[in-house]
Amino acid sequence: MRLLVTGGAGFIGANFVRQTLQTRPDARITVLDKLTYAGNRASLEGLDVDLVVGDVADAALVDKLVSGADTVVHFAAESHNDNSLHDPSPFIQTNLVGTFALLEAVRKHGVRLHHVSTDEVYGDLELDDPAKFTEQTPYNPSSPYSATKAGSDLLVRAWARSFGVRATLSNCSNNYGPYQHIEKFIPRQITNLLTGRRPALYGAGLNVRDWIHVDDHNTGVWAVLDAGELGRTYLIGADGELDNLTVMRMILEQMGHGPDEFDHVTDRAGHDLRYAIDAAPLRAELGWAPDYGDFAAGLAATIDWYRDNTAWWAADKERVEARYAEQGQA
Ligand code: NAD
Ligand code: TDX
Repeated sequence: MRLLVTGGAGFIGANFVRQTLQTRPDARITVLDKLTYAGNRASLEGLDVDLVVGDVADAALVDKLVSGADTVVHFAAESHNDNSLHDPSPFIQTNLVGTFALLEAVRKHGVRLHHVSTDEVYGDLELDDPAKFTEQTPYNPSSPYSATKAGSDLLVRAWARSFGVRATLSNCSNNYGPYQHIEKFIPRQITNLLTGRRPALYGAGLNVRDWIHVDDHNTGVWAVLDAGELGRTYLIGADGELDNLTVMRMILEQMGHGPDEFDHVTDRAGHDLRYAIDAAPLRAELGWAPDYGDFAAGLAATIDWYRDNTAWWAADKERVEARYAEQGQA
């Protein structure tokens, strides 16, 4: 199988490449990645992959790479909500124009596409609402990031229906694990503690996220690639709902700090209250199940990874925290 993985030098993409090399020895992988601030060549170090540094919105380059592939797995995106609130333009370009370029290429060459998306396209749920997101939940994105992801999903659905593009989609909840950029919640707090900074909680920290280990997300993507129905959307989640304050206190405790050794900082504008995924169809129809049932254990392994891999993140820490400080979020 000749796989083209866009965004394969990012958090989830790099973990996908690692998992695939271990579980699919016949896969030959090309990564297309622009190596933005979020992409890191070191995440692919020592792996048997071809890395092409380029833009998913570069139609000529994408056409050439797609013509040599059997399957495309599309992770490339601008992925951070906070950044999208300060400058939405790269989100429009990469998430919308980039997905369009990819769709035109897979349409022309008849190549199978899997589009990786987020539960944030559905907006948010009330804290006391027993409901979870399903494939039928109407789209209602809140941020420029989630609006561009929603738009990219709709483009994929339209290309599947109108042009017969062989595509599937998956919408996953919040991932955690190794190689996640330190701008994101969990690695930011871990690396704050490792560098003698105080962790930063937005607002009261009551917002709920549905955490899933990145390897479980990626086995879900493979389940859809292997047996998913073309044109369909699958929700990927592992029943991992926790509020941010609880996660913060777990990090503090596991790293030997007191429960209140953090700061409350300016809340995110338009901050989604709660995400929760109903992954019943993925489990029942495709036989998928998560391997990481214990969030505390997965978190401990993630903390160890950041402690053991300082070289992977340290050079970026100052810049990331300076940016948060400008925004009143440090
Ligand atoms: P990330 O920001 O860590 O990685 C994104 C990668 O895409 C980086 O390597 C970056 O260099 C690359 N990229 C950005 N713009 C590009 C462009 N124009 N051309 C080529 N490459 C480009 O993001 P992530 O957390 O790994 O997310 C990957 C995908 O999964 C995204 O589509 C995101 O929406 C989706 N997703 C993420 C989560 C999560 O919790 N992180 C949850 C659900 C879905
Ligand atoms: O310093 C922080 N303090 C804090 O309280 C940061 C960075 C975040 N938060 C809060 C905001 C959110 O409620 O923690 C929660 C998680 O924040 P992020 O890590 O920024 O993730 P989120 O906005 O939920 O989006 C993530 O999951 C869905 C990914 O970044 C997206 O790419 C994915 O689509």
